[in-house]
Amino acid sequence: MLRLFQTNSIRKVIELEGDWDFQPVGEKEGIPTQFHYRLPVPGCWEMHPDFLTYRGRAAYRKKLHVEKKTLLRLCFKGVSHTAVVYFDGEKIADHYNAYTAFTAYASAEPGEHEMIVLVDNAFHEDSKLHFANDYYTYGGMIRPVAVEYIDRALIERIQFTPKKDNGGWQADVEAVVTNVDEHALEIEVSGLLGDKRFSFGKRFIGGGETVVFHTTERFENVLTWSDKSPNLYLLEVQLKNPGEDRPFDDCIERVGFRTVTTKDGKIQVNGEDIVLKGFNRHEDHPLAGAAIPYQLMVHDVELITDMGANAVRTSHYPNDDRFLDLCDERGIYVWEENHARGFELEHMLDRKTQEQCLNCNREMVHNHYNHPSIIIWAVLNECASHTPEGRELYREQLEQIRQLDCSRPLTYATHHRGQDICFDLADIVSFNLYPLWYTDEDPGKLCDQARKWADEAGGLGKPMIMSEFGADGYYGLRDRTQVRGTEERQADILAKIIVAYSSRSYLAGMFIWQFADCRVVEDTGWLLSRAGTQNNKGIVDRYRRPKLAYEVVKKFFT
Ligand code: ADA
Repeated sequence: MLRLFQTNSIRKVIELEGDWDFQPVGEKEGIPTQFHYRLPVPGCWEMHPDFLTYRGRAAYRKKLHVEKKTLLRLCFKGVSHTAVVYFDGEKIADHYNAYTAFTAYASAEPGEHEMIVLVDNAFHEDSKLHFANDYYTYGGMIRPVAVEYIDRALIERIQFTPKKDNGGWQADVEAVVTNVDEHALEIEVSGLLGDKRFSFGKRFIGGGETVVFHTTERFENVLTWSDKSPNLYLLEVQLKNPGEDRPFDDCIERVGFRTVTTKDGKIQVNGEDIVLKGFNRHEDHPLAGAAIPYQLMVHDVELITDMGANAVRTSHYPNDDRFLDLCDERGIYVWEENHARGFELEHMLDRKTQEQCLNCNREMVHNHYNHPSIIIWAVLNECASHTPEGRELYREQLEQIRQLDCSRPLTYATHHRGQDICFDLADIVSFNLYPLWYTDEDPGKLCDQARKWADEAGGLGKPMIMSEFGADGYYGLRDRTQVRGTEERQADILAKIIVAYSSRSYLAGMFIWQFADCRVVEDTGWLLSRAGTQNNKGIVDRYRRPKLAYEVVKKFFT
């Protein structure tokens, strides 16, 4: 399943789900000719008994039968972490970063074709976003793959920006169209949302050229999207040649009418102040790795809402579209962030890091622009926002995202307390602080202090979120002494913090670290202090079994 709705009714799209041939590849080896394994896609190779901790390269192979000469567009929703794609032996794409989608084109004659994807999850010089970290970089084609059959030209993507206008709704709609033909084509673009048909006009597009069609439309009788009433609409855009009756390509998106603003130290959705009560969530499960199947996504969402939360932070990378689709449907607010956790200054200053971050930001915003549930974009969790050189990179990334999307507020989560010098660059100030766990501070006083740090360093008047707080709790470890690591201690710490934060009316939100325990990388320094090589601050364990803190969170969140 690619999405929770059908994305095309004209363009033929086939998901390449199921078993693919699989073979590990040594460091110096080329593409294998023999494949001894079959592994599921989407999936992580760590779920296979021979590859439980395998870090390195491997090849996936799929045969494809094509009926008539056609141009194929291969869509990869996420390959962890580097993919090189070959079609009939010819390299057609490479991509870095597990958590963003990419496409590749291949022209195919009738007959059988072979697609090979060389995947790498090793940590090395070329991998700046994936390295030994407090979560696990799995290996494999972790998100769905699809093949699309393209005719002449295609809609690459649609961008829908709703706006409130004199009490009614209007929207800016953009359609990015590429002519894949060698010759110029006259193309007419039309749209349909609810009962409203509209036109983007027609124009000539040169061979191989991409153009953006734009229109602003009023929509009567549409219902607003909110957490309480998450009304969604299908937006269907079609292409046709002016002389012809039938459209030859389409793209369907699902959108919601809502606005997000920040004013007077608060966040507003549709003009009304909201307070986010949510969880940080990693895409991780012991039976699926990062390739979480739909049923388990739904289970997570059920637990999150059962505890009374209204928000999720996609720590620390862009999430699977299907999870975001679910948030759209259930009215869960999303803070989505780029893939960047804990870069020291030197790491940030590396040109490759910057390039990989900018690519990730662009792909995140382009791919997820239309999700009404996403109300915040964020960058660079706990990086060098306390240094002048680091500040320039925060500025660059925040400006990049603002240019791609000016309809959502931006933030970043800092742990630099009073030393942070980037608050003025963001729309929302956000703190990761662990009172009663890493430090022995009073949570309420620390929160007040954080507000002062922000106010004194450029964050005055901006909404403030406590983006992380929590404590270890080993599932099943119960002891009346309440020593560190017991479920009792974790529950007690969370109760104290949530009570303190809830009484601070200036807070615009809080995100518990974290929803579920997650696997961490096993082989480096300080991470060895993570018992069981997992981050144990989940309110549920890796199998989603509730700890004592579950009922505590539920009591205070609902
Ligand atoms: C950090 C970080 C998280 C996690 C957490 C912890 O603030 O952002 O990824 O590592 O601390 O558990 O210590």
